[in-house]
Amino acid sequence: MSTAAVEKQGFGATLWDYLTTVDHKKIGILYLLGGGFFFLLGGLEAMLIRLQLMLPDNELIGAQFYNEIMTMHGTTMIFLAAMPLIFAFMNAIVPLQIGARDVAFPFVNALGFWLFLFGGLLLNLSWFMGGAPDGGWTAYAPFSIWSPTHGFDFYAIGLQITGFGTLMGGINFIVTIVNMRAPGMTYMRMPLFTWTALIASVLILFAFPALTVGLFLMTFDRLFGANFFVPEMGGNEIIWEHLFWIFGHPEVYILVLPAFGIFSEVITTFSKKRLFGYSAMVFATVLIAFFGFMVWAHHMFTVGMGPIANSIFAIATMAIAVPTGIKIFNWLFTMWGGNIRLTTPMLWAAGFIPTFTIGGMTGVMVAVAAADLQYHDTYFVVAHFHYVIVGGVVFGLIAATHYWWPTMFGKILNEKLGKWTFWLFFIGFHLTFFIQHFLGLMGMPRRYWKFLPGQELEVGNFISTIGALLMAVGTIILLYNIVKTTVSGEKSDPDPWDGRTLEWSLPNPTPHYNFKQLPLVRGLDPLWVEKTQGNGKMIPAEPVNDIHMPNNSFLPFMMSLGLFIAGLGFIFRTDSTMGYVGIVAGLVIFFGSMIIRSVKDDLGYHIHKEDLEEEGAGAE
Ligand code: HEM
Ligand SMILES: [Cu+2]
Repeated sequence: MSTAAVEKQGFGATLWDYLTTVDHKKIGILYLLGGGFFFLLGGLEAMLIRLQLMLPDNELIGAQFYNEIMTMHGTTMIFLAAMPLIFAFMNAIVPLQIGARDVAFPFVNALGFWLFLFGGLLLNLSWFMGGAPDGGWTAYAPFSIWSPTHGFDFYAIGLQITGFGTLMGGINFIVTIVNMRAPGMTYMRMPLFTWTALIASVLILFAFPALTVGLFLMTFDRLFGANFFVPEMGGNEIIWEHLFWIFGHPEVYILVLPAFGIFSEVITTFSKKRLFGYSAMVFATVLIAFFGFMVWAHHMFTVGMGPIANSIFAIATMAIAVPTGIKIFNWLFTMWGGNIRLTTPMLWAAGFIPTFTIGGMTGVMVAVAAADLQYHDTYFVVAHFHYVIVGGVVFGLIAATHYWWPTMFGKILNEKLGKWTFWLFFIGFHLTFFIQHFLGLMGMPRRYWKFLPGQELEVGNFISTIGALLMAVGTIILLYNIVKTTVSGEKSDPDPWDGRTLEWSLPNPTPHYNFKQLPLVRGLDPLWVEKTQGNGKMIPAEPVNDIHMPNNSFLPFMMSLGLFIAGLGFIFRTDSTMGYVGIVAGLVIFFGSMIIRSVKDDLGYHIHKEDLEEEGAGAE
């Protein structure tokens, strides 16, 4: 199969190609579509929350529906939007940045995507099958165990399926980055995005098993009558909080470290300078990841752990501000004296720095254990974590969308529309969330359906909703930009930003084997090294030779579908015997596909040297 054959396909063939693909670039696009869809859904939910809280004593939506929307907004944004969108760029970019032809396990990579998608769909089916989870994205026991609808069954099983996918993806990236770097790409020459992808993957490896265990215990409590988290039966509901946050706190870094990586790439490219303090940046990343695991109980200052435990967790939390501060200064020093171009990605990077710094400072405030008794479960905390996850992660994702669009789709997003998106979203963001700090200090509790008139909360909430509407307009402009570019945009230069790293050395569109000849890496920012000290092109590290490629496969889709059906069966087992049919059918599909995968030889195929020589694209 040559690239030319892939391009001229009808709709059916393209669809089949994507359903069976094991190519990291296409899986990246699938993650972008899936994560993008859930981002819009989570955004819609956020708009409903804000519209309900626009006016005092509002009756726009009912209390139960509010609880479901609020829970699903958080759950969707974290697990089904931010995580997969990070994976979208890790998939699309990391193999290119390290000079590899794919990830280490392409089949597992596809499986990870379909598990995420089917888990997310399962979770959202709850809307149509008796009600979504309604106890907050943290699913605190015993409420989540007692909640009478099937909502938390969907939560436990949907997130379990999605989580399997994430864990597989993480392991895949660790192996890929450790094993598959091009000749000369030493660890200390890896681009920062690859570094942060590696560290985030290590965090996934250690954090997600805690979630897996927690969700299993919850599943047993809810579906099979166990009592792990039910105090009057001898269980302990605090154990859920520990398991959840041992996963949940590192999760923040799993999301934000790759965003830091994105900003490092964007800032170096558009300042035309190498990253200031590269090795300090790497070290700070590792340090943040390490501390990320030591601080989970700062979410639990008010549960009664006692002053000693509270103090230890408070101090460990504050320590994270040090490596984070190092990073902020290194970004500023990279820009200092640089030849700055204020493109759309660079605007997001510039906007990120003060925004994230505010989030970091309020983080130190809530880390003061005694003061947290005031902040806890108020809008101060809502403001704090949105400054971190929107100001860090979402800003990073939108920057990455504009920055890497040419690599992924061969076209460049419209800069004028990009700037409109930025200013509307940026101003809207600060209007929405800055004022929430003060609402929180004035006592407005988090997760409440209504506030009453006459408590001086009206103005703040009204402004906050206006800000959210501005963000929505910004997002719609981004969508319009994407559609417009896809329909009528012109093919872009393969290296439109004058890039420094390997992904910009590839032709447009990137051939499905990526590099005809693996490139020789001669320093940090390898393409820049060749631009300034060589002849502008990568030097090949090997002669043209046959390339071994994996075959497409429909089995990842089928395995995920099997788990999805079995999951539905487990949820409805107590209501109807159809549940048992679902369990059996789903498990047969799942294990049947696994058996096919195990017994059928799948040796892939070769692209022959002669064909490669004809095509002409390559690293020479
Ligand atoms: C960009 C527009 C967004 C708006 C207007 C928005 C608004 C809100 C609001 C009003 C709440 C409810 C607070 C409460 O009643 O306690 C909330 C909760 C939450 N949001 Fe957002 N949000 C946005 C984006 C995001 C993003 C991008 C993420 C994560 C990637 C996120 C994660 C969360 C989480 C985890 C919760 C907590 C839910 C819970 O308490 O169970 N939000 N958001
Ligand atoms: Cu935390």
